[in-house]
Amino acid sequence: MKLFSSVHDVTDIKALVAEALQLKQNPYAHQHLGKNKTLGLVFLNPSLRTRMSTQKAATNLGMNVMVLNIDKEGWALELRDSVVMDGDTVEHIREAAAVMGQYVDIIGVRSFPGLKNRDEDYNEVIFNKFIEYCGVPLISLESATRHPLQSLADLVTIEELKTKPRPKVVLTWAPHIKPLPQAVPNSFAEWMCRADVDFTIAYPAGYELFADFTKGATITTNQEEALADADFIYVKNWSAYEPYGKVFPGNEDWMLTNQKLKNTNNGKVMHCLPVRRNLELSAEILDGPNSIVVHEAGNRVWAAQAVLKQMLEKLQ
Ligand code: AN0
Ligand code: CP
Repeated sequence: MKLFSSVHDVTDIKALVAEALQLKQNPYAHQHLGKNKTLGLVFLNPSLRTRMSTQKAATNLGMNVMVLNIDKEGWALELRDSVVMDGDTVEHIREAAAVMGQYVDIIGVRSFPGLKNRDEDYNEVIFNKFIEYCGVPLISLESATRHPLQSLADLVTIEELKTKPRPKVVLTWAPHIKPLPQAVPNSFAEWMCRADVDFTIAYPAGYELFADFTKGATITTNQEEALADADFIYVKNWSAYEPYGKVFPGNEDWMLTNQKLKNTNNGKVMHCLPVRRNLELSAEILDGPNSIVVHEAGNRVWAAQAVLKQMLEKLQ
């Protein structure tokens, strides 16, 4: 694997999930693979889990890791082509990405969407420039439209904890006070539509996701109906795809509570985190027996390690 930007870069999803679960059993078995290899993690946006889990995964494989919070510590980056750089930007992404590629063997990049220009975000303009100019294998640490390391960890978690061959998985929209990207739900949907699960997406009218990501899912605006007999409930807020990046007033009653869990199959509750308590997800759920959010975050290590291992095998 030379690029991990979406589920489409994975040739065998089942094998990748199995690899992650094997690595969880035996984290240090492949330290030779990463010897004298360096991973660069470049953040244009904040992160806790992606930063720490990917760094841990790389060190488990014997790699060295360099982290650059380029939004805070780097030179102000110019992303547009054919401009006279007489404003605030100091360095062009063409040089910056190419130079990073001189120092590292694999690079990870986080670049959130601006949520202003849908074409720019959905064409992955920033992320694609890193692919174009860095010259080394690249991993998405969440781009404008997808978060594949999260989705892989989510699928690993479902595979690990399911109690029937084909569980019912429900992605349910949750309230928030800010417009958030569609990357996590897009990506989760895209992976679930290819997994052995019965997959439903529920959201209030207006929050339709781009159909390319949701083909094969059952889609409803009735949360109660969606939750019936659910084995896994994936909670996430996202802003509208159309009109792009907008948030509609109301819908506070979409927050998941213990009362809503009663109709599920003792559903396990997932969230990628960070989560706003009692706004997106009730504290009673987060502190109760049905929440698996911390376990899910723990699995980010094995997802990242499975991807890094496949990349390192190609570099040998
Ligand atoms: C981001 C998002 O929703 O895409 C990152 C989630 C991993 N969340 C926030 O900005 C709160
Ligand atoms: N879930 C996730 O990617 O968390 P961070 O934004 O903290 O990395």
